[in-house]
Amino acid sequence: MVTTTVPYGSKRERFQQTFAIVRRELLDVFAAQGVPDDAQSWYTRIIDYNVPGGKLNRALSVVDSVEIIKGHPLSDHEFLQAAVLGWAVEFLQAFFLVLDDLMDKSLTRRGQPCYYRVPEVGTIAVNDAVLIESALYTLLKLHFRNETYYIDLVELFHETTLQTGTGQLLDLITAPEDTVDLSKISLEKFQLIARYKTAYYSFYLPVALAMLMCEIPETYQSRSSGETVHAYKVARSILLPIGEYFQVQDDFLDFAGAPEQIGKVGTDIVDNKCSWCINTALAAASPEQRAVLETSYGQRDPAMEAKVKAVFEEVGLREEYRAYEEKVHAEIVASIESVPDDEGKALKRRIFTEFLEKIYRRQK
Ligand code: DMA
Ligand code: MG
Ligand code: MG
Ligand code: MG
Repeated sequence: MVTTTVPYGSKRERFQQTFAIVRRELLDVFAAQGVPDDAQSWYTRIIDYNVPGGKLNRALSVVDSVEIIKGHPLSDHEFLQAAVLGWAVEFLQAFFLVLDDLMDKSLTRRGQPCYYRVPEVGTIAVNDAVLIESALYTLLKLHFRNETYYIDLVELFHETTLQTGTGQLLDLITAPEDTVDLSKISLEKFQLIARYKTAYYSFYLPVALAMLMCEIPETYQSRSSGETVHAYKVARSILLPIGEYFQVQDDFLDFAGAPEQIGKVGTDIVDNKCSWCINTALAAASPEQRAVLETSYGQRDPAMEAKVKAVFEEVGLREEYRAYEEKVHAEIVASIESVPDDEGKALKRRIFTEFLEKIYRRQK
């Protein structure tokens, strides 16, 4: 059992300070296997390069959700438990991102070269990703082994890994390198990919972890509405659409975001991805514009990429995006109003509004 006390400060700072705790634990477990210094240094770099540098929205949503459900400021022990679950989500994310960047042939991530592009790393990144994934289960064991819901946490991470891996599979086989066929992509396909590759791990997972930690049961009777609430199903029904909206933002920023702002160089056009942008542009394109997209999309050539971007501008993609964002935000806000809001170990609407507001109109 961990007895280290959690430092004070703003919630984000307080959360970030817990990184030193989980990092120390993982390095100790790794070293205890009896491996030499060079392997220990390599392992340290895997973690430091890939885990702490993100926006931390997912992790902070675990902490925020636990606090909202409990309805009081967290004790040091509660805060650390919630923070460990937050870091576990960040480790899962780092595991997927290391592999995603290799497969997407990306250049930068979080304002630094993608991990596989660090000279000594290369394809060793694949095994390093395995180590990042295993670390999250070490953390769960160290902090939750004695909790009744321990196995539920473990199973939730396993299920989420299956869903995310499935999403990555769909994303990759819908974007073959050598055959560009724009008739094969659709917004339905985009939605399927987005929910699996992004929404489950980025939105459902953080909230469901908080719900498990707060021991919200699978079903309960709502005091406010009288109905039987299938809590995790209700949470999914709100969070998967938020995740889809988040992936639309990710796709739009891949096209329109400045690399200095988003920390990465967009690759969706040259990667032939079934993105929100290409689907929306095709729906608005004239036959001439469509012909340009047919010949120039999915080509590893900056001139072709520029032609695609020009068509995106001509069809008014920026305006379409602005309209989409307002419409979907209003729809999600309305759907949150139908969530039964009860005292005690039950869902609260504020879990969802706080998460939504973290990403609404985001620029990075
Ligand atoms: C990312 O999709 C999905 C996972 C599971 C990492 P993406 O390739 O669009 O992400 P990014 O734009 O960050 O590379
Ligand atoms: Mg990618
Ligand atoms: Mg990808
Ligand atoms: Mg992307």
